[in-house]
Amino acid sequence: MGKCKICNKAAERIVSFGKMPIANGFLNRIPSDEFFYNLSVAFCPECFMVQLDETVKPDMLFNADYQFISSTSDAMAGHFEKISAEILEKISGKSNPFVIELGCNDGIMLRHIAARGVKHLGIEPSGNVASLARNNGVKVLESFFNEPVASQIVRDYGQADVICGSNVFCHIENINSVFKGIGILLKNDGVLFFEDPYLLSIIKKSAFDQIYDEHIYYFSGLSVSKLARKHDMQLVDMHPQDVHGGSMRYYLKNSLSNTANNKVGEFLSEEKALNLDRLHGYSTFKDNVDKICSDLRNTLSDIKRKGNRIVAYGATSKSTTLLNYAKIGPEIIDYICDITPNKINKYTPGMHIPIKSHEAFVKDTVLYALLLAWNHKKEILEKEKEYRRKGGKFITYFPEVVIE
Ligand code: DWN
Repeated sequence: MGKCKICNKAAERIVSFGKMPIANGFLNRIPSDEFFYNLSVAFCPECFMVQLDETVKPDMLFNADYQFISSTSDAMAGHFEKISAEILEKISGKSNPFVIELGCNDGIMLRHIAARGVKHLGIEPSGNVASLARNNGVKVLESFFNEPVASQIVRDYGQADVICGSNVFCHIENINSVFKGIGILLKNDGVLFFEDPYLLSIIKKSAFDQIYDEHIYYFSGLSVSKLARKHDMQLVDMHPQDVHGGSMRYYLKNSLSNTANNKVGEFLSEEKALNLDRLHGYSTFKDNVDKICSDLRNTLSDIKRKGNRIVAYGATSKSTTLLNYAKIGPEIIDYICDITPNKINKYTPGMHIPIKSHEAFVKDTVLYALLLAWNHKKEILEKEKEYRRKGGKFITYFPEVVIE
């Protein structure tokens, strides 16, 4: 077992999923050999951070061929527009405010800030999505974020009033360098907020598909408040978000003299009640995961045995963990449909299920679709009324297998 990536104390193993391919590594052709790493998660009893044991080099994950495009969900576009409105409110009255987003992807949020003529900068290491952001009018620094980059930004542009990131902080292994950088880059009265999948939601739902190479940390209020204090910051507020299967937005201030509000206390109490501050809190997770996998495999096998075909919906990164761990491959799933142009006609990592366009799904008469993009269920059920009217059913699996 390794050391905690934050405080260097010995970490304790929660669960291992064995060998996994790159989650977002959708393949042009079925390869003769493929890169695999060991996917397992550990808990640090010192700083309460749940984290990957083994990590993959960041440039193998985030590069000029990053395959996840944020604007593929209308609901998420609405979510990010709301974030931009919150930022605009926070900076109203400030003279020449400066907004920085870490990991701006295609500019889904910052384009609203840019459209208002506000000084801004997106920091994005993946060249292809950085270009999409630029096309959306966003100023982008194509780079990973760390302490030296923060110093460079202060020299080139000055300090920031707001620093934010969505589904980005949990991606960065050297999070201490990120926080040191923010300490340099954020004005004394500035606000830092970020959101990521919430550990408590993952544990409650046994949503183990959130565990993959890009997600190095699984944040809770308990771990974020410790991380903040380590860097002389204070966790002052927490807002749960109904996105990505249950996320949490954390608000931090640049000085320990700030105090946390009651909500933080309530979330920390709930997390402690579930024992997320000790290894014991994770003791049933693996059994729950294994039950979901065996129930799902049995359900899919039953459907096939009765002579039905099954497809899947949404070639998510998450599903790489589900499909590889539960061993669900092309013998069960004919294809996965997805609207992302650069995923179509590729194969999923590890299990090599073909990916087809949404049009292929619409033309199909298939009656069962495994909803791999389960976090977008509301939006997808609304979109697929016609499929369901014709008798089509979706299969979901967190916290239990349901056909509806
Ligand atoms: O943190 C991360 C999150 C935010 O996004 C990254 N590490 C990578 C990525 O994870 P993901 O791939 O699991 O995210 P999604 O948003 O669950 O992916 C949805 C997939 O489904 C996309 O490929 C787009 C597709 N989709 C679709 O085909 N039709 C999505 C919707 C809403 C649709 O209607």
